[in-house]
Amino acid sequence: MARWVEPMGLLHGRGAFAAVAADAALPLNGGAAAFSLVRLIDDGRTLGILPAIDTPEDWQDAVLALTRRVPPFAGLEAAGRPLVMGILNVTPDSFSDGGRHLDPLAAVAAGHAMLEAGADLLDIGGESTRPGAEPVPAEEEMARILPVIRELAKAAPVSVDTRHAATMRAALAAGAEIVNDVTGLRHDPDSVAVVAEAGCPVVLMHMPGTDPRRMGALADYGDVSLEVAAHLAERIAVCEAAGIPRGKIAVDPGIGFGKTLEHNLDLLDRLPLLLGLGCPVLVGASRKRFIGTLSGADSPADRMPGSLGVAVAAAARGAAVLRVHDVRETLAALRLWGAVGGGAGV
Ligand code: HH2
Repeated sequence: MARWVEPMGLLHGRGAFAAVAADAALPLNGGAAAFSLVRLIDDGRTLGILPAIDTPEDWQDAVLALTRRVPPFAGLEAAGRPLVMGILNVTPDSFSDGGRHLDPLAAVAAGHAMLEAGADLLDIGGESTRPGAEPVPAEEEMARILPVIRELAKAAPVSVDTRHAATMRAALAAGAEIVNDVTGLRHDPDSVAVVAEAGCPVVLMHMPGTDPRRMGALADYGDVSLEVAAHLAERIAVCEAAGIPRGKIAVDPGIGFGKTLEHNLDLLDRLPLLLGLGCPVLVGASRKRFIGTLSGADSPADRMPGSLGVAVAAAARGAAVLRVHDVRETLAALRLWGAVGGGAGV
């Protein structure tokens, strides 16, 4: 996809409503917000930044695509706010909750606590993908997560966070409903077929390469947001060709995966670019290192306030799902954001 339309000049609440009514802006994503400007991009070059309502004829299809409502992810909806996905890592070494949920009983209790706090779904993983993490064989990964999935899938929609096709298959059989693969189904050659056969929703995330040990060295982009968008468009095309419908796919820019601080900020600020793909956008920024850097919080446990700032910023830019450690606090932040006009229908 060489041509892109990037929505800019986002408006929320009463301002959005007034601007659309005055023909000064168009509704974004079915009216969750409005956009007053568009950046027209061809082959990586900006042709111009124009009022959204004055887009040239041959770009209007792409602009109209941005106005349409993105389908709900996995059939789940939360009125006026993104879905909140609680993170549960059954690992000894995850960067934030590593070692806390290795015991299945502790993991199940932590999952229930997140559901009581209001999580809409849970993301359960058995292999850390933090920068430099050692890979975990699929057998070990399954032994960690399957008992936990079996239990928690009785209480809520569960996604399995894995790069391994065997683990995807076993987790789906154990009750998981969604596959979340940080490599966008590229690490394991069987993974696209597993998801296509299961007919389940899938999260396609961007990372450079497929090995968390090496991704840092690959943080080299021209226009990071454009390159990530093009990569995700390509992965959607591969999935569609294999029989996974676009309506089952969510996309994720992969915050912190082979990205510098500047890359992360660019991706978050220009998140609306991804809405043109017609898929829900998932953002996983919770407690990540760039938040520590900018908020002066060395320990991941101290990065909750900064994470809330990013969660609200992502919601305002059209994120449909937020993958977070701090469920209760994120929901409170979103509630307040909604109350002052964020997420209100246009
Ligand atoms: N981030 C992590 C893991 N899985 N999945 C998606 N879709 N998006 C993300 O941003 C994402 C993800 C890394 O964070 P975490 O699970 O908290 O830590 P670790 O990889 O160390 O287990």
